[in-house]
Amino acid sequence: MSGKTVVRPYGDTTGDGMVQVSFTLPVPHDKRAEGAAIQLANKMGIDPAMLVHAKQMGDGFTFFVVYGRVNHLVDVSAVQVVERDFPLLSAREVNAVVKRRLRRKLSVVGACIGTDAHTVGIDAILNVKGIAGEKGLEYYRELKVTNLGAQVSVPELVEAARVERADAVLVSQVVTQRDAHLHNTREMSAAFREAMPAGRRPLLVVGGPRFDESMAAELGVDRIFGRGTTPGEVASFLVHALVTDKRARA
Ligand code: B12
Repeated sequence: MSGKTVVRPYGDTTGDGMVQVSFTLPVPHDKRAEGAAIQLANKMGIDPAMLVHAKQMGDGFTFFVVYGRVNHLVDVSAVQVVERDFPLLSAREVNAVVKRRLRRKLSVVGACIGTDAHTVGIDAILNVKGIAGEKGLEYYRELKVTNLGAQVSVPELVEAARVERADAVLVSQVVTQRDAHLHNTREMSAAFREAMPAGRRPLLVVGGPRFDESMAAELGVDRIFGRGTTPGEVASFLVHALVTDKRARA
């Protein structure tokens, strides 16, 4: 990053404040709908606002793309994010630490819970094929992975974790409609706390593209992983939290 910490969006020239937003309004596509889109953009602080795309999406809905200027500034130095606070290990290093320090395989149970059927994300983390050029956790010799798949209920998950003597439970939540991901995660963490005494509870990890990674404590889990997570990051965190630095647990 350059020395500047206070920045503006960039469209055509540096700092010109240009942004592009898209949204849908529950109105059929006509001139009035386009005016309504501009009005909304103005209320969002985009001024001037140019309509660059409008398309009717079925009966009574129109999708818009608006391009325009905002005057807001962003102070990058004031941004708070969850930074990686554990070392990134290779698969070989993860296997070596588990074998030497745990002296048994580390058991991982994963699932999509609730009605969520989006398994691509959890499969990317768990299945051998992995993602982004990295192999998934099944590839790690010292990890024992049980992938329960889609639409697993919380009681089923708790039971599977018990049967598999899970060291870690990995849950994926992709659908966020009506905050389903938050409700399901809270239900899951509460169920584990009720079913298992402190100290015997597995490490609870959730992931999905629309989680706020800073909400782990609020949701009762040990870690949240968001968009673009790779299996290596997850394996490194598991080793850190369960083997090399147990203080990482909530
Ligand atoms: C593929 C897909 C489907 C497939 C799913 C197939 C399958 N087996 O997974 C099908 C067609 C079944 C489907 C159905 C539906 N879908 Co869909 N789907 C998608 C789509 C196009 C891609 C999702 C995906 O695979 N991403 C790729 C993976 C690799 O990324 P990821 O999930 O983010 O995972 C990464 C990270 O988030 C993280 N991660 C994820 N989970 C976990 C877990 C752990 C433990 C960790 C550590 C990390 C981690 O690591 C992963 C790798 O980096 C998205 C739109 C989009 N472009 O994202 C919509 C989307 C998710 N679907 C959506 C919707 C609404 C639905 C339906 C409700 C549609 C309908 N009306 O029927 C149904 C719901 C079905 C159900 N019961 O869940 C919405 C959700 C909106 C919302 N706010 O919740 C989206 C965003 C589309 C949209 N823009 O509206 N869908």
